[in-house]
Amino acid sequence: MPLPDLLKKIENNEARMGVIGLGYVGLPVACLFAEAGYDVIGIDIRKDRIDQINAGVSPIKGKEPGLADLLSRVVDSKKLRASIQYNDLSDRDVIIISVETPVDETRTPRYEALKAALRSLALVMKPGALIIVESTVAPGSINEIVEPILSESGGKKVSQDFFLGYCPERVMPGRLIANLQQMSRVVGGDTPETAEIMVNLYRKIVHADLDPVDCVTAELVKTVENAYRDVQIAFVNEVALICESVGGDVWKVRELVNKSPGRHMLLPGAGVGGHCIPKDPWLLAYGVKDKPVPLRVIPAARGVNDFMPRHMADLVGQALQAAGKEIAGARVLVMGYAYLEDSDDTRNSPSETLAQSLLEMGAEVIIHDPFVTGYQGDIINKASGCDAVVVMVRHREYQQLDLRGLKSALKLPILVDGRGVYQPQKVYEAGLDYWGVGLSKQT
Ligand code: SAJ
Repeated sequence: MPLPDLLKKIENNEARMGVIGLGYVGLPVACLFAEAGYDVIGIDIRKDRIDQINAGVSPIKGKEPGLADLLSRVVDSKKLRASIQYNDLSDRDVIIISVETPVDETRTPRYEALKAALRSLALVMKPGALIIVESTVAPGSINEIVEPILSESGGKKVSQDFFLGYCPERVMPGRLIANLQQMSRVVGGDTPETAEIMVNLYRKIVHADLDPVDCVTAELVKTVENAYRDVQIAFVNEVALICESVGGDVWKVRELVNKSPGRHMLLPGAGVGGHCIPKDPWLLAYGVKDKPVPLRVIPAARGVNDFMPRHMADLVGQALQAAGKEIAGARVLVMGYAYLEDSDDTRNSPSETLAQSLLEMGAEVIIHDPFVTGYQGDIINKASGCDAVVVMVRHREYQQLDLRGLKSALKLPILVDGRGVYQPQKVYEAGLDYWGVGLSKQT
């Protein structure tokens, strides 16, 4: 179908849509386009997820305001239906792909899910279909991986027999619907005309800037924005390590540095977790793997942030040693296993690295997290008989913790603070010895 005809169908909400990958990105997108009036078919490989969705039940864990009601409404109105059959996409005018694109331990993107989806789609997609990738990919992937698979296995030519775009998402767990509606997006098209058509499409669900660009620019924006945050965090973590060794207080230093115009130091801490910040810098780096570009800052920042959970284990060791206790055989309570405060999401959690380090040092590790199944329970009970606690996440519950109660439960009164949750003075007043990231023991 020529682009002008597709534009008309989009404007009249008559374009038939498909979404491949009904996870925390694809499902909300499918629901929002269905709510906007489009007929949407969602494709997933997990039968249990398909059955849940067709029963109007959200398979997404955690609190996602608005998603469950929206899903049941659009399934009831038959605007959205889920299927396992790629053939159901054969009459679709627009197909969005939002499958996982993880990075493996060698920091190489794993595109298996994306390539499988593309190969299946290429065999069924109708002439003139608009294919939009939303998954985060390394710069160059749309042109070097996505387009060839759709062209070769489908015997079609891009910008002629089908149209191709890249529109990365800026969702966050806990705010999936809100972010999709309120966050601006770059909209990458294989041609400027395609990008404009995509802007008209996303305008139906996005009430923020939609910036039409080429696909490479869109790939760069997404990976750079997260690599940028990772470098910012690494910088303040390195300053924390400096403060610890020279008798400084990183929180005071940060507060005063940020008084200087144009300075915005982020928060030092026990490490960087989550589904995007630890991964996207490596996707950006992968985009230049065969190019003569000597990457120093981006890999180094990853190294600093990956070191922080191990540094927390060292701080625990130092604290125990100062109390005359070896870490081998010590019982340590890790407070917080999610990667982010007031979340149940444990993907790439720094606490996982910390627990591993403590075990390697011979400690016995107890874990508490009010949001993570299996680690919930009364924290004072969990602390009883422990030789130290280490705070890894700023959960609200921890900010209101009864420090005196904690002290009475512990065998040794040691608290190691990885997120600057507590005022050291308050901790001392409760009878606990305070150790904190970015604080020298002399302070
Ligand atoms: N962290 C720090 N210091 C900071 C900020 C974060 O150590 O100053 C740590 C957190 O504890 C966490 C990790 O980094 O372990 C990631 O935290 P995050 O606040 O970046 O939260 P994410 O991972 O959910 O990042 C998302 C990203 N959004 C998308 O990819 C759409 C990121 O681009 C946003 O900047 C971020 O949310 C945000 O601003 O909240």
